[in-house]
Amino acid sequence: MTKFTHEQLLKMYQLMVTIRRFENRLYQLFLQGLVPGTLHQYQGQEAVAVGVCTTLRPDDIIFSTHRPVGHGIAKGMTLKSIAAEIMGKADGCAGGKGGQMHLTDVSVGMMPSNAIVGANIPIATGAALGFKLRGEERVSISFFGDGAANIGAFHEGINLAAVKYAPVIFICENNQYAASTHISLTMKIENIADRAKSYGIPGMVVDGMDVIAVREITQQAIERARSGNGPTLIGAKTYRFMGHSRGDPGKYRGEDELSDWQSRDPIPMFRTYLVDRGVDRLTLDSLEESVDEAIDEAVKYALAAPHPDPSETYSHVYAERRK
Ligand SMILES: Cc1ncc(C[n+]2csc(CCOP(=O)(O)OP(=O)(O)O)c2C)c(N)n1
Ligand SMILES: [Mg+2]
Repeated sequence: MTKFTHEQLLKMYQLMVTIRRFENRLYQLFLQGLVPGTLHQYQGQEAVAVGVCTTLRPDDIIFSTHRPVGHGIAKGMTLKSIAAEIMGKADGCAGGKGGQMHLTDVSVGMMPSNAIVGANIPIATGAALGFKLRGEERVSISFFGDGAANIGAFHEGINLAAVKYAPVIFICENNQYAASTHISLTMKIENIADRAKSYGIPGMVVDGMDVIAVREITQQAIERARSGNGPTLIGAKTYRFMGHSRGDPGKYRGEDELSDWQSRDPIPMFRTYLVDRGVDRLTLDSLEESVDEAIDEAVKYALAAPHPDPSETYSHVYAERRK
């Protein structure tokens, strides 16, 4: 076995399967007209969210993007609060008023997701600086895409974090595309992590389809951050199996491209890894069944939940005046 316990490995598998199957169910619900707005889905990238978040402590915090379902599940949000939010129901994590791109549950360290590309990079840095100033050994994670690495906030946030030794880890999920634009059209470098050199911090490249590799590299970055040595930029190479958002059939990708990446699907790869190391197939099968049951229950709950009351329209728009 590896240095991870049986329980830790099963937990990682359970989270990855939950993300995949929950996203697949959301897709069906969308097609049934039950999801207002759109969906930005995470299928294919599960090893990144799970590898990173299972390395964190409960009081560490993460900042996500327009594609937050995987991050929220991996950090411990309930499926009920996510499903209800995405269906615009009052029982959702943001009262049904945020929708798919604004998942949040501060009680588990899932800070409000930010759909403005790159915007969470300086925010996660600020939160990390707060930890440092208060003498807390907590870390902050910024998840963002390859497209975000070309936004000004990337430079500003990482540079500030570097000079202040902020305990933040920048996880760039390089899924090769920013909407329909391939990374080769927007970057002249092979590895986004190479940019770390210009900020004087470590940059590490990892196979984002390999959950164990992601977890091991995150562990190194966390140790560095917690011991006061500052940030790390991790570039995880991965792929999204679905279109950018629900209206996107993904026709801009080459014919074999999707199937090549699917042949390295992180979930079957991890299942094989576990079975090769002696985990019983029946254990994994029954774990998958319990995931399906949990998803059924969450969806049932969200479907039955009420819509927000119209009187709520203007609540939470402005901060309440302090008494
Ligand atoms: C500042 C800003 N510009 C443009 C958009 C529109 N937009 C939303 S997602 C996206 C692509 C982002 O690509 P990437 O950062 O690689 O993340 P991915 O969608 O691949 O997860 C764009 C251009 C936005 N939300 N914010
Ligand atoms: Mg991308």
